[in-house]
Amino acid sequence: MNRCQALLLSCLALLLLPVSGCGGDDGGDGGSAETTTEQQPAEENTGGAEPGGAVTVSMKNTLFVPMDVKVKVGDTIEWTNDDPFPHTVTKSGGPGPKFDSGTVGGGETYEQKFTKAGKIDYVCTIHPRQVGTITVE
Ligand SMILES: [Cu+2]
Repeated sequence: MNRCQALLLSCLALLLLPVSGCGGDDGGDGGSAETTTEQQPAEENTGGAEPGGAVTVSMKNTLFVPMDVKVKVGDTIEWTNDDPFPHTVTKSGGPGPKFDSGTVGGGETYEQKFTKAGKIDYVCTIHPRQVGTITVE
């Protein structure tokens, strides 16, 4: 009796195994698309030298803003006095011709073209601590 039952069970097992094996494996890796989110780096506006030579410097709170600017030979810088009191844009050192805006009142502007490469220091003669540099390249 026991032997017969065991035989029957193994027979059933043999019959059932392929069936269950067939139904179980369904191959579950369909369409695992990778989602890559690429971020394009935003173009940085470094300010300073733009093609066309329109560089502006503000005179604000008794400072030149930005304090240090880079331009190309032939570029023009325009200073705007954003303070309600006068300033000057006066060269204090460096290559090229001297320049001096004279008194630039509140809201007024002064332009200067740069034709020689090098580093120029300038100052406001009214406020000796109001200084800036221009790198011409
Ligand atoms: Cu000043």
